[in-house]
Amino acid sequence: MTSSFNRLRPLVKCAKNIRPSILKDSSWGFSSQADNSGPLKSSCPPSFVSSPPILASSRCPPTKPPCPPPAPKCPPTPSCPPPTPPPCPPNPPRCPPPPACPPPCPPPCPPPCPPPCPPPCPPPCPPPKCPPPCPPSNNFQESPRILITGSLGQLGVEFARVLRHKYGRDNVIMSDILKPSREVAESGPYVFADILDFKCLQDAVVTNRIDWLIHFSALLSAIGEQNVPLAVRVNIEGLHNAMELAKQYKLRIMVPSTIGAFGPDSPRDIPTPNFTIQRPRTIYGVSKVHAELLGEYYYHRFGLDFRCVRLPGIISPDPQTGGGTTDYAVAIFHEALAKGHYSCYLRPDTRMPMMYIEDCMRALLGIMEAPNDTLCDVRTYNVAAISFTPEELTEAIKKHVPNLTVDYKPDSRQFIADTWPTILDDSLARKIWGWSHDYDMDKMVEVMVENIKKHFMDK
Ligand code: VAH
Repeated sequence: MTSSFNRLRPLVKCAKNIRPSILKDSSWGFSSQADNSGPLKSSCPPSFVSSPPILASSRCPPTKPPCPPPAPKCPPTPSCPPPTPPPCPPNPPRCPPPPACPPPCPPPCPPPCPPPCPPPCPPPCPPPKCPPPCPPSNNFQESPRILITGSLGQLGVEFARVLRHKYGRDNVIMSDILKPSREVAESGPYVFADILDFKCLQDAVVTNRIDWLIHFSALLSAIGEQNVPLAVRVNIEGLHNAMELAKQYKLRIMVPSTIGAFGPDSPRDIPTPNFTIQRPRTIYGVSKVHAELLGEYYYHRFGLDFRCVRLPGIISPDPQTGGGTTDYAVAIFHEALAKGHYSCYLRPDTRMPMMYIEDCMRALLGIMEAPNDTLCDVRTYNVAAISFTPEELTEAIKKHVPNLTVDYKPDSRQFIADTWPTILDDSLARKIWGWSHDYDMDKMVEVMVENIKKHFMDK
């Protein structure tokens, strides 16, 4: 490699600025030993020197005149001083110290403790014995909102069921001052309402947006005689509150009256007519005559939509009858079926007007729904169904309880019964608003025995 290089050396000397790498590249006939330190000196004529570098493949022309004397040696090209580095920036800002290493990551948190296991669920409650759902009323959107006072009595519980069936469960609000049974509480809306507290009753009327007021609160004949002051307050003062609210809020109000609104001076042994003398001898009877007269006054004076029916003794399977004189007609069924014996507090020949509960419900519904102008100026009506004596009732029950025995021990209630009608004339109710009864003596006795056996006797 060295000899080839020597051959080429003059050329090499002519070439200027040959990149050292070329010089190193043996393919060009250069070897690595090439002295490429410092500038190359040219030994060829200027034409070579100024021309582009000529490499190994070219030679000096053979027939050329002798080379002129060598040109004066060019002064060595001063080697360019190495570029002066730019002045260092004055006091270059110190690099900020590297950020301190973040603190070592805390160890991963332990997984959260699992929540404590919930206590074992109690066994599922037995499904509530819901009453069958009332079918929606066909005119539900126009159904009246109805409040029943004294609704836990013999008539109230049953009438609430009838009205809810017709007008919708939530449109009939039962009220009383007693705590309702679970069955009553689950049957529909129930509120506390003391009829002796005007504001309380007013709240019940306003809060529930009442349209119809059924005023059942009253002490009945026998119990009223045992506490006359209370009977005056409940049956008269309570009535005044109900009447005043009905007038103030333009309610339709129904207050039941009774055969007890007649007295010994009233015609007794002919059917007692709708309009006749009324001089009752019980505070119960006096308070009910007052209710009839006050209601008719408010109707004529203020246009109050007041309605009233005079009820006979009501017979229903429920033994809670409320302390009346006619209660024997219910108690005898329970005693006959339970013991086969009943001790009656009236004489066997004491005849009184009576009615089965379902006929009573029909009478109450009929007077409540009768168009106001149909009733005209007659606001109080007799309604009747059957009339019987304890002796006659005993004979009818014996058809179902053959060995029934009854003895008779008249008490203070006999004095009350003796002032009452034995039979009512209800022709006006039948004529004006279509009243009619459905249960005669035998049908009533049959359904009473069946219902008491089914619902009120230990199996
Ligand atoms: C009573 N059961 O005996 C009630 C009713 C007609 C009588 O008002 O007092």
